[in-house]
Amino acid sequence: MVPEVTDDPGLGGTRTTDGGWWRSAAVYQVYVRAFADGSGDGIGDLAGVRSRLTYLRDLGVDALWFNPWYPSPWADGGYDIIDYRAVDPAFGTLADAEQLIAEARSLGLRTIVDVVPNHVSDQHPWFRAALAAGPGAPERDWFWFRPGRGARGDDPPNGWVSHFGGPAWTRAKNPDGTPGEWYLHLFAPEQPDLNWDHPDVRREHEDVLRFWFDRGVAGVRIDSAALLVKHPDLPEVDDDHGPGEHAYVDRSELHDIYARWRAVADAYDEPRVLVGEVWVPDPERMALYLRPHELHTAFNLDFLQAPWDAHRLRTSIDGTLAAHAAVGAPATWVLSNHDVTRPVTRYGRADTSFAFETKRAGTPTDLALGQRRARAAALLAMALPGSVYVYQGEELGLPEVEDIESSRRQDPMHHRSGGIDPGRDGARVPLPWSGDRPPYGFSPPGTEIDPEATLPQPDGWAALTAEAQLADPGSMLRLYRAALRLRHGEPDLGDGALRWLDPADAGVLAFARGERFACVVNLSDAPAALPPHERLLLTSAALDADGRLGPDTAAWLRLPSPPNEIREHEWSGQ
Ligand code: ISL
Repeated sequence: MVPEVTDDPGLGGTRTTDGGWWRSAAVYQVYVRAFADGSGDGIGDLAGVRSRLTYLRDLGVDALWFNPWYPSPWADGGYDIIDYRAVDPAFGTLADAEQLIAEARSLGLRTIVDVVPNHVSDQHPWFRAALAAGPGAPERDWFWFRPGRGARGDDPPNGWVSHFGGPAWTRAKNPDGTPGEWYLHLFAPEQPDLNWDHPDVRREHEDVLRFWFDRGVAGVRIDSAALLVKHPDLPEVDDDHGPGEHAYVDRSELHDIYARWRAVADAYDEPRVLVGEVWVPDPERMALYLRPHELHTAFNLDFLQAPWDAHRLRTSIDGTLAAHAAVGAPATWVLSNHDVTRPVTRYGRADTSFAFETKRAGTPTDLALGQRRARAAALLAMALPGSVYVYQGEELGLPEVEDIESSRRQDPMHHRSGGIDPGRDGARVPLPWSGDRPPYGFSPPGTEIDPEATLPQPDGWAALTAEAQLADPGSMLRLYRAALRLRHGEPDLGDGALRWLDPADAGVLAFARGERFACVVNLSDAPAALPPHERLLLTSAALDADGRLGPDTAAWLRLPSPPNEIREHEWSGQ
């Protein structure tokens, strides 16, 4: 492959990789509503992002992925879209988005936008037209309308369950107001599923891709990418199905759709990148999406859910690398996003894995322990082969905000569980930028906050603001900045191979990148010796008096030159 030079004005110099920029990139996820409020209405917006672009450049990331910024009634955090070619007025205008894309690029930051192909808002013109047209009309074929079961059609067409709880079907009214057909929604009722067997649906989305690619975005993140295609007969879910034959998850027909999207992306002089949100547990099925003619990368959701445990992490890393190697795709490493519990909180609990099903409020949490582990996890993720994602606030070590009153929560996951599931709002609270009380510089001074529209920031975040952390060499922000800078300057980090260095202690993960870089993570509860090294590059916490790596600590090392083979007699790991 021809080497490509990627621009990197923020960090000085250029970086050469064998493939595209995305194979090694550090991508920062921006949840616009909670990032920064430029207009002074208490809601984050594009002006706020533009005012903080230098913060992102200085953090050392290569690209920004924006959660949906389109017009939306906000029934599901913007994942219910009315118009895929516009910007929500609360966030700004299309011209603002174009300016943001260009400004970011001039600072060396590429832009990735979110596309949501599985469903639209129930306020989208297509769904309104389908409702207005009534049963049998061609507009209904864009969606999944079906008569109900039972004598009067009172029961949903099948037993599928929504991801947010309750039936995946809602009964629509006929144009004359009488009870009518039911429509499918794998998520909230305000998010009707599109029918991907319909050529209009396919054409429309390819056109939406071109719309954003033409405006200079470098790629798209594809929401719920494994759910688009449904079995045409809408059968009950049967766990005994063959590969690719589940009623609506990971169906084989999806691959035609993404091959077409790839052709759209590849038609640009600088080919655009497709990043899939593919929740498919089988690594081999997952790798099918990453074949050279389909998606470029996908989020590593296995790693995201893994507990803080050396064996489980190593298994996840090995499984990931083997599956990706088979199709020549780079892995990605993700510690958090807008859907999951903040790492500082998750790692401070007895159960450090993530699962939607087990989220409960009031779980005992040791935040100091969580913080220590989150720091080590960051160095692990950034040293692994491939690209890495950072969700806004992760670099500040924000904890999950757990004491938001139910009435102020916005997430349908919370409300549709009858309040049992805390939902995802605790990771979507406005960022603290400066000052010692809410809104911590999130909004301009004097802004009146509308409690209906904005999630509350906790008291006690003064030490977590970006301003405070920049001044504190021991802060999470300073660690992220140092690590991302080092990662940029290390030719062996990013895309490439990994070589495990095996310490005797099973609670230690240690691997080399290239000949002279090593990452060691101690997940045991005793201090661990470091392998022979020339220099310590970075640690997530200070070494002990004997130069050993404490529990829940990670180190980046420069290995000796000429490289020694590390043998067990030299390094016991203890
Ligand atoms: O809900 C799940 C499991 O019960 C997840 O697997 C779910 O499919 C996944 O979180 C999809 O998330 C994405 O699409 C959702 C949106 O609410 C999320 O914010 C988004 O990341 C619907 O658009």
